[in-house]
Amino acid sequence: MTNNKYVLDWIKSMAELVQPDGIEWIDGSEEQAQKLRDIACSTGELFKLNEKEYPNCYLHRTAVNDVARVEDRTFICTRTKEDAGAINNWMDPKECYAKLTKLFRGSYKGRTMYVIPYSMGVVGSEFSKIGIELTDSIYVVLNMLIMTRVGTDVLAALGDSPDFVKGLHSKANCDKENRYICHFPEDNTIWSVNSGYGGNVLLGKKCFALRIASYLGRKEGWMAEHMLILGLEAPNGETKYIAAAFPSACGKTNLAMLIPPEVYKKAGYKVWTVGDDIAWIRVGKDGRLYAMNPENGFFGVAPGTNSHSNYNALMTTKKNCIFTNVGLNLDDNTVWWEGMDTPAPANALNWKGEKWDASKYDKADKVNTSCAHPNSRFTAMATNCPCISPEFNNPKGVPLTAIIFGGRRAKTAPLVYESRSWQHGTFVGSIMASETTAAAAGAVGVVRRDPMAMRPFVGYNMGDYFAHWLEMGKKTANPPKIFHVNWFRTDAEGHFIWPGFGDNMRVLMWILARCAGKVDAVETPIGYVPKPEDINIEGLDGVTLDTMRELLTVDRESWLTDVENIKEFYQLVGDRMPRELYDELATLEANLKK
Ligand code: OXD
Ligand code: MN
Repeated sequence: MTNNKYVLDWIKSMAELVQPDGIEWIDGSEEQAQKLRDIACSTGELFKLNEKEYPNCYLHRTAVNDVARVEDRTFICTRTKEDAGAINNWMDPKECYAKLTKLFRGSYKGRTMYVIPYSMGVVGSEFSKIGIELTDSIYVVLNMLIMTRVGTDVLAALGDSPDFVKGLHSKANCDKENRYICHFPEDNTIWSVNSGYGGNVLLGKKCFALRIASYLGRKEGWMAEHMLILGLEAPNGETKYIAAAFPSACGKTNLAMLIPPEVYKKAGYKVWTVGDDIAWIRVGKDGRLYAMNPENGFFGVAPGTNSHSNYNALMTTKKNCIFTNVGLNLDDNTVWWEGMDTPAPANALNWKGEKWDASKYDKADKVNTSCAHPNSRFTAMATNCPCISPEFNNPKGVPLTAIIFGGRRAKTAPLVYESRSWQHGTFVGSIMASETTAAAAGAVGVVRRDPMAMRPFVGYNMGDYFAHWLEMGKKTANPPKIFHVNWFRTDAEGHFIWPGFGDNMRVLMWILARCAGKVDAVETPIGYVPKPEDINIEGLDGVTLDTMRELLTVDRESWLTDVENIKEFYQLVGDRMPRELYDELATLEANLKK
């Protein structure tokens, strides 16, 4: 398929290492994909679902010990430890190559090596980057065919260039003790072994489009961020674009595919999805930031997806979809997960493939008692999505009006606030955090700092990453405004105060009004907060002006506690923490003590 000598030499040396029975190049054709689906069905790697209800859809089950990303086994292997920084796990590249070489040696024996040439982003766009993944898993091939742009045109675009990310994957024996997800940013290389779970093995996604790309972005003057991109179209046809970063499990896919509440729908507003997970961002000639989604599909969390929480995502899963670790309704060969609109099936297999007993379901032990694994997934084509943006394939990306950071905070963060400048906005991103509810009864939320939702995904030193953010602001004449939102404030009884889901659009409307200079705000120690009456609550049951006041208060005591936690985190990041962000932290503390 190519004469590129860098590609051919690399594949030859990798094949000598892993020793496959044969090599098959993936050309992106439907015929080849169907042949692979048929093989996977014959070996039990895939199970074909009801063709009428779920045309061309399949179910896959991973090994029981292999159901999520493994942050403790994910390494950034730069030559010096400082370049990876204290937030990342680091291994010396020589040591890591040696260790993994032993694990890879002969690991493809009896298997085929699939060669997947793929593009992150529209083939040929100046935003886009090319990777080649070698894998021994048909499941990986079929997922990559959905999540990225694969095939011969990618190799044509690469030509004879050495500029591609070299990804080597083997599910090997799925041995948990020898599972490694290793990144060598200085070599444009990713090695992943002993896993078959998407986030660890679809190397275009977190490994390339975030970890390697963030490193390349710093070197080349652009950004790779863990952000959704959405377009909000006003009745006059004008669309404004927003990118938003949230830690995992904060409803990113739901926000990306939001359905406007009735008041806005009636008036003619629409929301378009450009991406639900990753944004590559560059400065345009007009001095604005442009964002592009490098992916071609969605790898979404299935449980909780229903017609209320995310109608568009649900529709996206109805054809040409691969489900991983969901439940199987044996009566009609359809899928089921907790939180679906339909009642629990009486005759079903759980995510492990065992007979499932709905009466044993225990919220405190979902992994062992639920039908679908809590992290079960759907892999679906972006073009299946009813609200996919007409700009999805625009090689130039879309201009950003606002950037939003978000977290899950019970008390500290108000529903929304606006930063005072790019530098302050970078600070706001750097102090992002989420509270996890500890499993033990009565335990309080544990704060995990997750700057820009990138804690597990920055491919270099976090201090340098913050400095790069500040640098990008200096290079951008007309930067987007930066906001922070929190959909998860709770009342004294622990109930969420804000309805969330589609109603989050009410907050987006305030954000866009601020960007257009059309609405005032109140200055507080943390930034600008809306006047309670400026968020439209028309048609919202049980939400009053008093509710809005409660959602928008800035509680100095909990912020001062947070400041101490931020100081600890900054110290952990270490020497490369930019002085400007320490200045912002000092300003915040002084404002709170005024
Ligand atoms: C994801 C994640 O799977 O952020 O997108 O964990
Ligand atoms: Mn993600």
